Amino acid sequence: MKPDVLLLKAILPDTIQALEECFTVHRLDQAKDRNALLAAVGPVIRAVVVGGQAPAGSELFAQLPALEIIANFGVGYDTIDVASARRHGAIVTNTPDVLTEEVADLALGLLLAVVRRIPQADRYLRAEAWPKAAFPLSASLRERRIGILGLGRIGRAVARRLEGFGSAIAYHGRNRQKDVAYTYHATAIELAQACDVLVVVAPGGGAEALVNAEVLAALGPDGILINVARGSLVDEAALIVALQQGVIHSAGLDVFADEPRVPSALIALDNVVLLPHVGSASHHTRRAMGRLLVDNLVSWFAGRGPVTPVSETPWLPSAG
Ligand code: 8YV
Repeated sequence: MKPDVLLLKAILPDTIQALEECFTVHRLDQAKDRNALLAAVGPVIRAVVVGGQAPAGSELFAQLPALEIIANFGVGYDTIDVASARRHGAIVTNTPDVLTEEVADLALGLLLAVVRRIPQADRYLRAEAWPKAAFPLSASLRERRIGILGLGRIGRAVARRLEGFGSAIAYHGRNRQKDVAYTYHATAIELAQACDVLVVVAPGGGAEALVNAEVLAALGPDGILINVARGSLVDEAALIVALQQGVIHSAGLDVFADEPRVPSALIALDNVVLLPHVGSASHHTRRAMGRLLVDNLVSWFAGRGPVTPVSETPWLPSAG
């Protein structure tokens, strides 16, 4: 008997196929009547697959009495109510490491695109403006001090790349990290004051935006904000005002508060580069994420425990 798995939102077809080889997959994303599907299969569901940052919380878990494991397609699991999963006795897994370098690449691409105005220059050429006048000079990465907000796996990969660019690097996170030589700042405001670029790579899920109006003011008129983490980490309304009024220079955003909706006020601005949450979105990396997600479930149901449980739901083999 294959274990029953509930898929909340469509993910990569290859991954769905791999899931179907090992499990009986019930597609909530394709259900005409979600409540009817949950009522019919809820009691037998042993695993939930969370893709596309679908919300998963106590209301859902209450309908899944046999739930053992929740596998997230992504490293960030802020849409999963982990405390509630724990109370249900369910393990949560995510897909760390396999996407680190890809997201760091994208962060650097976005930073360079913002600083040198690469998308704007492309638009300029296509509009046939070049024969009339040279494209205006841009800002520069030279002599910029970079602040990394959240020096986790992705933050470190961003910092490693920036070392190659010769940039001075500082960071803020919950703790000072002993094994790095970068300058530590105790608060986000202090980091913003000390830097010209703020790269947001912290985990989402906090109650308040880390980057608020005060942090943006501290970043200053030459400051550049890059966010490849979560829209909720930045006060989007304050950011729009800061960009409109020259409180900061420019921004590069891969994530937004209410995806896939992007405020028209942001779209109207010329000093932002906007991407549709593509940090990990290459064939190579999405396949690797899919494999790790499936490996977690296969390993779990083979009794070997999850491969990459999140820290809040560690696997305790003796207890389970
Ligand atoms: C994905 C992400 O876009 O890993 C994450 O936390 O945000 C991205 O890699 C997302 O999880 C895919 O649904």
